[in-house]
Amino acid sequence: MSNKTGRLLILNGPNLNMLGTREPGIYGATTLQDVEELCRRAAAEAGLEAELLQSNHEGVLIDAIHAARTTADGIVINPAAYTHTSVAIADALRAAELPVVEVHISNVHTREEFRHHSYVSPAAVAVIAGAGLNGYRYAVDHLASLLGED
Ligand code: DHK
Repeated sequence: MSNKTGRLLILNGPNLNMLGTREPGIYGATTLQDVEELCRRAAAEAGLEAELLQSNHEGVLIDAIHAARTTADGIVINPAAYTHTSVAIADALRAAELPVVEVHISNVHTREEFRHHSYVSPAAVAVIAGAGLNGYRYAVDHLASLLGED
């Protein structure tokens, strides 16, 4: 039996713990804590709970995605650099059989060529890039509407 309770797993990948100090011209001055507060608030406003995880390790992100299969109703993920390299994260997201929204703070399509390709996008129901931190809010709202919670 499922133990889902209207929960979103919100994942941030490598180097996003450095938000606020890392390349502020691209990623802004806000911190990961600001992102997490925004996500919690957006989820609460939509009647959902948010579980948040940032990791610099691919396997940790994959384990969390596997666990979400039975504990969450949707996933928001900023895979950061793993977007462009990780078949394993894309496979895990497919295996989770949950709606996934991929978020990028920056518009990856205006940046280096290697950032234009995402292994994750084919496993996502929606992709948001270039909206800054608001992208996380849009992702939560989109999952809430898919889940019929708003
Ligand atoms: C974050 C990163 O760390 C980069 O590796 C991606 C993404 C873009 C972002 O815009 O949030 O290429």
